[in-house]
Amino acid sequence: MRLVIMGPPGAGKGTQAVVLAEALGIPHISTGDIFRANVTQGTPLGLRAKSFMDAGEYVPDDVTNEMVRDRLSQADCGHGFLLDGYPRTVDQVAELDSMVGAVGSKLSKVVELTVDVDEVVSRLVRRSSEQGRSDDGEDVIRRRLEVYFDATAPLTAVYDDRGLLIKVSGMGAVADVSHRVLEALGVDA
Ligand code: B4P
Repeated sequence: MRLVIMGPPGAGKGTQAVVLAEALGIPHISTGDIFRANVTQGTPLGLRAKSFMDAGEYVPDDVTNEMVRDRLSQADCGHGFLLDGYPRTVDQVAELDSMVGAVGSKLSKVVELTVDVDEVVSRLVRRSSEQGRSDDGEDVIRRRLEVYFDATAPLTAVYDDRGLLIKVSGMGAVADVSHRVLEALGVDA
């Protein structure tokens, strides 16, 4: 399976992606996690990404696309992957098409997690107090939501037109959401 999971910040993408990747036996590729690991290690990529992330903005497409291209070319992605947080822009959609098309393949499905805005804000504020992530301050959360609704939410229509989109409610307990997603994908939970 070649899957993408989408949804606003705080929808539970990262949380669900861990469960789904394990259930499906495919690697979980989170662009946010890769950026954060690079920030922690102080790599040139991390130094470039940090200012964008801390402001709630997207990291530029050229940086992000190259990073994903490199990751998808690794051997463990040969039989599938679960992309979490990519694509987020029109340019990234086109790049992903080209990466997947280059190996004669296609995306299998795109899962969109839907959650009320009030719920995502309260989840991210809670995470901020628990983990102190530098992009979880209230103003930055608001900016991340704006960027998501401007740049990324419209992309779901592209995948819907291709017949790939599955919308799943991300409200409720984590295990209930996982069950709903696996059911929507036709996988025995
Ligand atoms: P991400 O790491 O993708 O951050 P996110 O959108 O907040 O999602 P995340 O996966 O962390 O949160 P989740 O919803 O699981 O991106 C961070 C930044 O990296 C971006 O702002 C951008 O700067 C950069 N970036 C990443 N990809 C990029 C790209 N393609 N292009 C350009 N820039 C890019 O969980 C949120 C919280 O909710 C957690 O605390 C979790 O425990 C909790 N939660 C989850 N499910 C819950 C449930 N059912 N009930 C209650 N709480 C729940």
